[in-house]
Amino acid sequence: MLSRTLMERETDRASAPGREPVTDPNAGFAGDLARGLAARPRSFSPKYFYDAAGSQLFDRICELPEYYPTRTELSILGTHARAIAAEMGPGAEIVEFGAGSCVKVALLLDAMERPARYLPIDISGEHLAASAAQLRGRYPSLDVQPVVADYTQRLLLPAPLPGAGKRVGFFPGSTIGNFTPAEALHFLELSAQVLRGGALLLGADLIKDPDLLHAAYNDSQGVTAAFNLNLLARANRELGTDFALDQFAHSAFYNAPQQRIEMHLVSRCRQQVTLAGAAYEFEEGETLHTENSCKFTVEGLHRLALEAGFRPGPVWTDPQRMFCLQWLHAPLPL
Ligand code: AVJ
Repeated sequence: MLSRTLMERETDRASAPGREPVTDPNAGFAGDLARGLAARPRSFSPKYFYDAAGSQLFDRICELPEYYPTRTELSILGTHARAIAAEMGPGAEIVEFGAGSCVKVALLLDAMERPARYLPIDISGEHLAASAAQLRGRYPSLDVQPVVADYTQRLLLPAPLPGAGKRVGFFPGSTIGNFTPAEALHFLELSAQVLRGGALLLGADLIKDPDLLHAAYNDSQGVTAAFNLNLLARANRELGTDFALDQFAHSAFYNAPQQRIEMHLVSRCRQQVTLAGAAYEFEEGETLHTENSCKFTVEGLHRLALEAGFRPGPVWTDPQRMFCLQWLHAPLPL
């Protein structure tokens, strides 16, 4: 596949000295964990949440009564699919950043006029293969071309199809909230380049009552806690660490000045963990910061998008303004 070859070349360049290799999703796990444990404050990337067990736990989170983002975004997509499809125009192709659940993109595809192609980008080939198969089954005439890549790095995508409509990026789920503001800007700048002449449909969680935010990350069934702790379980499984899972507590809270939910794992006692022959001491109460989930205002996102070269278009929200989908016009082709 030509596109795959181009991708790999670009990937090689991206993994030149000083960069993480982007081909093997596990390549950085041990190194990142070692660096994260050595750092103060200790922190670790949320991208490592999503092994098979973690992905299953995340699917359960999306169904929780307290976790409003998924169902709210789906309801916005359902209510406004025709208006969104009208922005896309006929013969458009969708570039999804992350192979999410096919449910969201299906709502778009069902409303679109002659969708031309679907290009899901994900670092996990397995995840991609599963969602591609599902979509091909449901849309036999749709051209589905999965792209194995890290979308936080510079990407090369297959050339537009002859006579194709717009290239529309789709980044749902408020995954943008996992980035720092600087990383979010960087992502938007990169996506503005690959989407030139098209647009980005961006889903983002909005700032709201801190009690509602708190509950969404402290569910009564403890699924979010299990999701957080799975990071340590995964390290034990894959890296041979000896984290005592019952000696770490899930902690999630809204940091209002930073406009983000923070998730941490708090050491319940003074203890020691070994990774690759090196010992790491935890004091009682010391934390490993595992995730930021930034919350946004429509205006704040518009500022960020403008800075990245997008021109803000329509915004769709739910009646309670819990979540938004924003249409961002990409810059014109070079
Ligand atoms: C997938 C990053 C959008 O931040 O709400 C859910 C991940 N973490 N519960 C979020 C998550 C804890 C989720 N994102």
